[in-house]
Amino acid sequence: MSHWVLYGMPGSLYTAKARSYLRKQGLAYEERVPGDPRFGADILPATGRWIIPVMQSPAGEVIQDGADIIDHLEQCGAARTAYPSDPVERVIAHLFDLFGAEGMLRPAMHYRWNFDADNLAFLERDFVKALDPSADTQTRAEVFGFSSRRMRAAARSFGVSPPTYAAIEASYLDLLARLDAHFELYPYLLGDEPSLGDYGLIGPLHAHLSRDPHPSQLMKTRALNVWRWVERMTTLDDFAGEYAARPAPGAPAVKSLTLASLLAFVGEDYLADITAQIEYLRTWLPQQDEAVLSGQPIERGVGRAALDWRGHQIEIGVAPYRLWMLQRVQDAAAELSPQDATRLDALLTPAGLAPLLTLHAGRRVERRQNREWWV
Ligand SMILES: N[C@@H](CCC(=O)N[C@@H](CS)C(=O)NCC(=O)O)C(=O)O
Repeated sequence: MSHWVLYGMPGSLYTAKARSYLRKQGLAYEERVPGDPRFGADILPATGRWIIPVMQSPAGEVIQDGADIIDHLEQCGAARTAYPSDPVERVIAHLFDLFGAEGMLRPAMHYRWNFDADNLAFLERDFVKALDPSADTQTRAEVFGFSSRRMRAAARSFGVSPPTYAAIEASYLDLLARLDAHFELYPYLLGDEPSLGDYGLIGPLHAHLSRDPHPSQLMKTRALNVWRWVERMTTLDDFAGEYAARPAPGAPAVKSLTLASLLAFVGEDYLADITAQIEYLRTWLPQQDEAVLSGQPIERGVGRAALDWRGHQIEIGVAPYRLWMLQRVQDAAAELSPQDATRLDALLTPAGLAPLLTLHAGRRVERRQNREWWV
């Protein structure tokens, strides 16, 4: 094979992240759906489980996970690196990668699965075309029924339930307004280059919140700049003529008030969530059998943590993957010189996000063989 192959679905959050990065590199790649027989024949035996996205390299290597796909391509020599050269910006990029890919599941799932009148016919066709493109009418209903039941259950496990609907909507509209204000000034999160932060955010903001009919309408009517950023993030070129045609903003993106407002949003919306997960792990880990912990890959979910999210008592699934994503933020912060650490602190402290750097589960997670492992 002479080119890269991405296995994923048009409506999949983590595929959107990998696809956006691949497109920005201008790489020759082909996208295949999981309903393609080659997914079963070549990919499932290598990953050992049904999960997307998966990338196959021209040499035949199989790489699962949005973040690992990006890092693999970075190591091959990215045309356009996702890692900002400024070390403080690198930490901020990792932070928005964590928040985008793991912290926006509530609005993504709510706006997908709780607006059936607008969304369901679209979702059924979109899902079945990717999962089983040659399905007949009977099989279509079964395929979508199976998949949508799983996804609705997943939504509940992120804390999406009738009592939280209104708070999820209010918080998403707030985020949309803040993103809109930021992208009024800057084509990407950190200025002129797409970074890991943009790739984290594009997962939910493309796959669910810009594509599914109900939230698509919301985004287009309320946040044109966010919609334009989504368009930009899904093309090779910058598609950013409007920015070049007007005066440059006064501050670099990382120092802007609009980025400060986004960081403050992450503090309000996500700090309690990730803190509850890490605290759960810190209590849970010492209670486990060491042979089990160290002898096999980690399950995706290992329990449920309770927290107060915007005044609601919710329970959420605890995923060690999120600890791994958090470690990436913390590791990037640990590399900073004292002077850069002060610059980072000036960004995180006003947003209430400084505690993120000292959240530890007492044990680290590593990615090996396309899975998470305790080390
Ligand atoms: N951390 C993984 C998460 C991948 C993931 O959760 N993918 C979803 C689709 S967007 C999936 O395959 N879910 C399988 C299932 O729930 O059955 C990544 O970044 O690739």
